[in-house]
Amino acid sequence: MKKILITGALGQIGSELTMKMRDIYGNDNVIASSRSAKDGSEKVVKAGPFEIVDVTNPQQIADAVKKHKIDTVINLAAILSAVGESKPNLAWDVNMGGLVNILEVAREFNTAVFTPSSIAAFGPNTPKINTPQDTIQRPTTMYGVTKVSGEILCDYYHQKFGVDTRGVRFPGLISYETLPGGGTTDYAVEIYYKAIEEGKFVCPLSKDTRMDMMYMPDALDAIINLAEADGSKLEHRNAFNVTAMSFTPEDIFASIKKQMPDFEMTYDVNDTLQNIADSWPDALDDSAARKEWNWNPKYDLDAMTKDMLEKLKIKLGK
Ligand code: NAD
Ligand code: AKB
Repeated sequence: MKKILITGALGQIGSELTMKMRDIYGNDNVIASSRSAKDGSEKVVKAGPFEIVDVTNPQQIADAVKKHKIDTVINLAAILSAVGESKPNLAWDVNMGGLVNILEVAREFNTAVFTPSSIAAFGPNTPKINTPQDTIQRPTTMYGVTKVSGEILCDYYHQKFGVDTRGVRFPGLISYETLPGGGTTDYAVEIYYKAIEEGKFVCPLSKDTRMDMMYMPDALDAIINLAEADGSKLEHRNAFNVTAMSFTPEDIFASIKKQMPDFEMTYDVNDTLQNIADSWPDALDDSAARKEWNWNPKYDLDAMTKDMLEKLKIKLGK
């Protein structure tokens, strides 16, 4: 990777990935983009090259790729699960329409494409525990439909047109820099803010709802390490299961309570979120990623809690 375009760069992942990639590849070699400069992280817009790219507009993608002689597109523009259930047409247009546009530009200009998939690509009849790399995928959300379709479409562009497509199935990501964009796993970020700001949290999922999760530093490593991996060693190019931990609301509450003994949590279950969470796996088998490109996350739940609380206290001035 020498010249990188990041779409959806002002969101939860992009705001951190852009800064990390600029450190590694050079400030001018990582071009951040979004539909509007007001989509999120101001820091990213001010710190280096930025382009307006709406992924539903193929010309804007092609113009940015041509102008900056891009060799790799990291496609983070998306509508996440909870917002996608309230706006399914928008989720289809951005997640699938945007991806088709990016793949077509990649085919024309010979760029690599990295697009994250999600645990949402699985559904209620997928094995829940130790969810295999290759298994039943019948998601019941529009977000999940776009994610499984995107995995298959990226495989197709690789097989048919030789486009270097890659991706991982991320679990819920936890971070302190930029708030998540409207997903089902967002509670696992909000809980830390509320612990520090109010000492209590009302959880929208039931106490035994188990899902895979990951701390952002591991997620950034996953993207960079897979994008840099030797392509000839990859069998599952576009849909690697990756996970770092699997926990319930009770587990994350207990982890925070170890550091903040007065922290309290109650429940007010949101049925839409609960139905989505119940349709997703409990714990993925990520052995293919470990074998094919040495995936090896560093943070478990308690290590993440310690770091999140330290960093958020500084951010929130507490
Ligand atoms: P996010 O919602 O925080 O950021 C997405 C960004 O895309 C937003 O800034 C939004 O303004 C922008 N965007 C929306 N429509 C656009 C359009 N038409 N053109 C250009 N930009 C547009 O999402 P994220 O958490 O950073 O997720 C990035 C990718 O990772 C997505 O594909 C998502 O499905 C995947 N993923 C994220 C998680 C997670 O927990 N954050 C988990 C699994 C997979
Ligand atoms: C969401 O909850 O929608 C995302 C995801 C797991 O894809 N965080």
